[in-house]
Amino acid sequence: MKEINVAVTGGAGQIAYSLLPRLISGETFGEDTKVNLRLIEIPQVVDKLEGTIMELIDCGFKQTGELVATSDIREGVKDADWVLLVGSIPRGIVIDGKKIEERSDLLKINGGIFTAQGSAIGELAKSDAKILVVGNPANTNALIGKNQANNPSQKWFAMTALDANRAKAQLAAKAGVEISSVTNMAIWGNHSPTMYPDPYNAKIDGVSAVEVINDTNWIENDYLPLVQQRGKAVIDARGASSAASAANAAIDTVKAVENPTVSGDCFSAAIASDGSYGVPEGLIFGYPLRTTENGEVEIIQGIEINDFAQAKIDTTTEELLSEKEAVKGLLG
Ligand code: NAX
Repeated sequence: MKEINVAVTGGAGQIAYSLLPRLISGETFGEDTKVNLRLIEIPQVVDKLEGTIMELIDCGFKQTGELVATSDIREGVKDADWVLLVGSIPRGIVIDGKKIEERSDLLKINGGIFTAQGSAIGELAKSDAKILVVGNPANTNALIGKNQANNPSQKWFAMTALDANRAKAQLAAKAGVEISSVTNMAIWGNHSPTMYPDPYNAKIDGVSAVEVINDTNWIENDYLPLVQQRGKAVIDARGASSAASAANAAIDTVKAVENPTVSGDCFSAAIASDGSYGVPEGLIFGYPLRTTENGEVEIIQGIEINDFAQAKIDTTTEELLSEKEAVKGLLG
């Protein structure tokens, strides 16, 4: 069997609880790959991971490799092929008597976590390691981590696949088709309510979703907020943020990066901009992506951007630039 080393931060959190079994079940990295898992948590929580490890053992997957719990990020990411940065500090937590509500405070606190994690990854993970940031604010955390890692052969992604899956589900429901009929879903920009889940270039059975649905008012005034606010709607209904669907999206992203993209389709994740579509270079920006037969991940070029789309892309770019400004002291 082949072997792969996968590190996951936030290992005792709710997303991880859905994510971890699927990483070692053969589903994500293949039936013939043994997965060594390093679960990373803050020192106050790390003991709980022993229980998680017992459960993972009790799943009995033949792809289960070595299972390690640690609060030492350097031990966790050493020789990692994949690092899933799920752990972060949620909004509303009280630190030093202050309730953290402002996005700018959240950016700085989580940014602080991602500086140490980024430099450990840059130094110790494999030179071709792939890193997926799930913990929010995901794009800017990835920006900080990538800068600190300063290791250009490693590939950093921030997760927008959950937004893509949500967008596909809404379009499919409106058009009365199976979700598998919806392809070419690009999430442009930030994983935040400013994201742009592109309905013009998304396809339903090969035809533009906007054309099939034929209801511009619904597309522009109902569909966009439905997707952009879906995370909040789940929190309101469940009393906790999306976990199973977030874990599923993380698995989808790993598989999309590891396997060639179906010809003509795309997958969604945020990566460092190379200036494509006028986005400032270096920003971690959601793009339509494709994995080639050689395993390279490319930004798909030549997608038509109409005035409506351009305005949305400008808004989400502005937000990412202001987040970058808020954490400029952490960019190394
Ligand atoms: P939980 O609060 O259940 O778990 C987070 C875990 O991270 C906790 O166990 C905590 O101890 C750990 N942690 C905190 N700092 C750490 C550090 N420095 N090193 C290692 N572990 C650390 O949150 P959960 O529901 O699992 O969500 C995790 C993150 O995903 C949150 O930031 C959340 O906002 C984000 N999400 C991102 C999504 C996306 O699409 N990109 C969607 C779902 C989710 O909202």
